[in-house]
Amino acid sequence: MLDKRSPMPMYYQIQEDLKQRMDSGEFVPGTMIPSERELSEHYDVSRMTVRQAMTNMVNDGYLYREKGKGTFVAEQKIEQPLQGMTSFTEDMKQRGMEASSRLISFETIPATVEIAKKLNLDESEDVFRVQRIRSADQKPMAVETTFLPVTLLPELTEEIVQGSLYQYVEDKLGLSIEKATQMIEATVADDHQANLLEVPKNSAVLMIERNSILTDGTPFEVVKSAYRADRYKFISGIYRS
Ligand code: 16G
Repeated sequence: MLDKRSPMPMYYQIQEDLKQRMDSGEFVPGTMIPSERELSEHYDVSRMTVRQAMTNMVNDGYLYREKGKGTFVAEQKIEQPLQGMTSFTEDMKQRGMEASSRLISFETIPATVEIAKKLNLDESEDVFRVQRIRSADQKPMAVETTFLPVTLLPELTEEIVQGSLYQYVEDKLGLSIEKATQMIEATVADDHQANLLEVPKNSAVLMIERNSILTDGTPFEVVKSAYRADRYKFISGIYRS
């Protein structure tokens, strides 16, 4: 079944085969996959090779281990299109999942040089700094740190940011959100993020920064988010013009 003469390493071929078995529906999320011994017999390779494939797949979020039980097929990652400028609440609703926020901190601070520049404020003007854990069906997906100009949203409260920020900005304040620039960077979770995201320290996370602008050109938010890389993948369509 594996091609021993291929330049592709054996562990890689095993990974590809297991992924295909997941795609075909043979291994649905929650299924316990065969033991290392069974897989090494099945593929006719050493247990070390199987272990390497398993470890890679656990690190990439396809499988998860439960101590004393075995290795299981993980949930499919959430596929997040990069085109539309949606809110977390809208994204989850579209998927039939329930969005929730746990507020970690809500404070007013003087803008740093970086945030002032991005929000088009004078240095040291007040900004809200809001940190929230965003969850889908009660499972933590991302830690978001949002900076908002106090002058633009003077009546923002802890209660409001436990719901949808975009809904508040658009429906309550009547402001019109136009666009954003977004940057994505690969990194690993530090202690604090790992703790909030309920993943081991140094797990892969996708850092996304979104700088959003209203239709009149006013920057209204700078958001720095750490998304669990085992739960998210970002997708964009591209044209060859
Ligand atoms: C998304 C946005 C974030 C925005 C939030 C509003 C990314 C990377 N981030 O999470 O910038 O503040 O939605 O969501 O997409 P809300 O309306 O549910 O509070």
